[in-house]
Amino acid sequence: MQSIKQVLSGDSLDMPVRIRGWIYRTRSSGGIVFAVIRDSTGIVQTTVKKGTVSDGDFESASNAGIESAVEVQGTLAEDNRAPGGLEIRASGFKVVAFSEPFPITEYQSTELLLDQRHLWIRSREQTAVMRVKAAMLRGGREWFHENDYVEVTPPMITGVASEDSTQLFQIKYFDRIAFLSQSAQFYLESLIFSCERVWTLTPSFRAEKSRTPRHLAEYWHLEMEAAWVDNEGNMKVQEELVAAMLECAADECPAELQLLGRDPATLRKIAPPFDRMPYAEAMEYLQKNGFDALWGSDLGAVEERALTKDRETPLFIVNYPKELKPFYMKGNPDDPRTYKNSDLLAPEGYGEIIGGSERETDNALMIERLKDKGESLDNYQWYLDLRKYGSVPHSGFGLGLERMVTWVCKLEHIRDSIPFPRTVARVYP
Ligand code: NSS
Repeated sequence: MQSIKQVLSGDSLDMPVRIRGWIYRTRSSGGIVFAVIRDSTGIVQTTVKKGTVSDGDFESASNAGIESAVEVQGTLAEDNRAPGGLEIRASGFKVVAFSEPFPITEYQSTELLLDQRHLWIRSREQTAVMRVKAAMLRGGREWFHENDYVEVTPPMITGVASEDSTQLFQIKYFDRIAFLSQSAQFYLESLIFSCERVWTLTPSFRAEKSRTPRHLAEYWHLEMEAAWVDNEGNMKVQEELVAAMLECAADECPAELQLLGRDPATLRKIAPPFDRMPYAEAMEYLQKNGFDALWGSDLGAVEERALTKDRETPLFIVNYPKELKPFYMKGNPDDPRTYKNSDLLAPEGYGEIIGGSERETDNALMIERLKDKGESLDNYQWYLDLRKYGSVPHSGFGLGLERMVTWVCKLEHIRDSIPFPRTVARVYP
C-alpha cells in the first residue's frame, strides 16, 4: 500500500500501484467511473473501466458515493485531463465501507460547516492546516530541545488568574471553586529555579464574550520562561523560535501551504532580527494615519492591522503603558510609565501572536499593583514567595498557536486553525 503522495511523487509511471482512502468526488460516463480518491496526503483520479475490473468491482465503483472508503489497485498513467496530470487505471476497486449521502456539499453556510465540523475536518483545507500546524510545532519543539529548554507539565486547574480575572472559567472542584488555566506562566516561573529554561504547550482557557475572528475560548498556548534573561533576550528567543517554526512548515508542507494560498518562500524570508517599535512610536504612526490614538489606549485588531498590513516580517511593539498590562511585568527604568515588555505582531495585518515580558522581581511593587487592581493577596502568596528565595532576573512569553497558524495559513478566521473551535456560541460537536 502506498500513500497518494508517494504514488504521485515517485517514479511509479506505468508501474502497478495500490492505494486506499475515501472518494473525494465521482462521476461515471458510459462504461467508465472516474473516482477521485483522497487520503491524508493528497488526491488522485482513478478510472474504473467495465471489463478491466471484475463485474463486482465495477458495480461497487458505480454505486460508491462521496466519502465511501475504498482500496484501489491499478497502473499509474499519464492523463492531462486528470488533476495533476496522472491517474490510476484500476484493475481492482474494493469498497471497504459505502458512505451514506454526505451531508456536506459544495457550497454550504458557515453555520452548517460548524455543525458538521466532525465531518468537515476531512476537507483538504482543514487537513492542510492540521499538517502545517503539526510542522510548526515540530519546528518549535526541536528549537527548544536544541537550546536546552526542558519541556514541563504545569496544571490546568488553578486557583489564580494570571491574566484577566474577568475572563476566568470557573469550575466546581470537589467542595471548592477553581479555575481553568489562562496561562501556565506562574508555574513556569516557579520551575525556572530548578530547570532554568522551561517551555510547555497547554490549552489555555479564556471566557471571552466577544465574537471576533481572533479569539477562542480554548486555545493552545506555547509558553517559555527562562532565568537570567532580560526583555531583549526574551525577544531574541521569540524571533528565533518563530523563524524555526516557519522554516519547518515551509520544509515539510510546501504543497499544503500552496493549497492554502501561502507561498512557502514568503515564510523562508522571515529571519531574525525583527523590527522593534516602542508603543509611543506606534501611537504616533497611528495618529498620522488618522487614528484617535491617545497615550494609554490599547492596540486592538484594527490598530494592529494598520501597523502591520504593509509588512512582510513580524514587528515587536515594546514598552506598553503600565495601565494596559498585568501586574507581574518589570518596570522600565528608561520610561517609568511603561513596562519592559513586548507584543509580537504578525505581518500582513494579522497582528498579535505573542505577549511577553521581563518579570518584576520586587515584591513590594507587585503587592501595590495587585492592591490597586483590587485583587486578594491570599491567592498570590505562593507566587510572591518566588521573589523571596534567591530571586533572579527572568523573562518569558506566550505564543497563541492558533493566532500564528491563522497568519501562516492565511485564514480569515481563527476557528479554522483548530479542528474543534470553542467559542462563546459553540461547544458542539
Ligand atoms: O494574555 S497573553 O497576551 N499573555 C499571557 O497569557 C502571558 N501570561 C504569557 C506568558 O508570558 N507566559 O496571551 C498570550 C498569547 C497572545 O499573544 C495571543 O496570541 C494568545 O495568547 N491569545 C489567544 N489566542 C486565541 N484566543 C484567545 N482568546 C487568546 N487570548 C490570548
